[in-house]
Amino acid sequence: MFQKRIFSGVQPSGNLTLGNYLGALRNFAKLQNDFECIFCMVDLHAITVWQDPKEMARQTLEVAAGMIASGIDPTRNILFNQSRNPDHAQLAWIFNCVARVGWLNRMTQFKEKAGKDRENASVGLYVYPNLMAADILVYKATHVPVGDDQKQHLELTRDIAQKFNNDYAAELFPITEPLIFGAATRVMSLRDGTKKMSKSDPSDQSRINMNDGPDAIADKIRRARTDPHPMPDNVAGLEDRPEAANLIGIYAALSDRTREEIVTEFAGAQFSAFKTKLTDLAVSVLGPIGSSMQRLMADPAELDRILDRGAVKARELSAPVLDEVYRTVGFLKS
Ligand code: AQP
Repeated sequence: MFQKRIFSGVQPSGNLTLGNYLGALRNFAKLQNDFECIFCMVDLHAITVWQDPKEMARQTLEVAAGMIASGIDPTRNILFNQSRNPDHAQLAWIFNCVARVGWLNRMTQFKEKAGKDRENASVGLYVYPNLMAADILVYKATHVPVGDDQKQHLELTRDIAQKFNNDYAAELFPITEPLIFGAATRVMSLRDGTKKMSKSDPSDQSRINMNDGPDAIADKIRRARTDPHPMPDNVAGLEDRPEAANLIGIYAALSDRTREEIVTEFAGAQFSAFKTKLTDLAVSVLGPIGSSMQRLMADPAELDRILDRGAVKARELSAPVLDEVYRTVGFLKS
């Protein structure tokens, strides 16, 4: 009854990382052949933590450039920045009134991001999952590609859809399904193998940016934390060696091979030799993407036009849904 449709968002909260590429963008590019796709730079989400206003526009365009450089075709898909379509925020308010405080209290990402200074976190960070539900449901998206970290938020989206449909006795929203890609790739920080590689990590050495040049990539991999042991000869030998496991995982993902194959190839090798090979591989994959991002970023006005056109198309889909929601809730509408 609902048309197959994908929504996915990326926060313009800093430099896109290798984690964003391997965990999200390269998979998004594969989806465009089978689904109607909506890709969004979720700037409303980004400001749930402080963002420098002078950087926001550039960061938003850079995420757009990263998506296009990763193979997402803006003429076949909808690509836009969230704040350009006010329907997201309007539906989010209604969802603030549908979701229960107890549901949000269980969200682990809020706890992680708010940390010990919970009282000082923005209210936006707390209700972030309601906005995410609105992003998805304002298009009646049936599928969302999710990494491990977003599974709980998608569950909440499903709960909100279900409760809305029940409360208003309407089959208005689909119960959105997660789309999981093969072996989940979770890229960890180069400085600490137990922490996710993140755009907002204060240390640039902790991540490989999608637009890092060969020298920066080589330098970061050379200085990536390791342990004193040589490479193991089987995957079980990676247990309790998070940094080694991370570098091998990155090598496997970049070369589209399994971790078992990589471990077998480098069994007994020193990290220095492995790191040289990893650098060559990372440069060969990211080099063309970085150059393409640079070319796209040289014409910000054109990128801005792409996002503007995307927002118009997005609103054509969301406006009738919001209208239906308003009528269902009983709001007077002209
Ligand atoms: N390290 C990672 N490994 C695998 N996938 C990752 N993603 C992010 N980091 C990794 C995936 O990228 C998509 C977009 O993420 P996002 O920008 O919306 O937010 P995020 O997950 O919070 O990413 P960051 O880089 O950590 O941003 P900040 O630092 O601003 O919080 C998602 O599909 C995510 O799973």
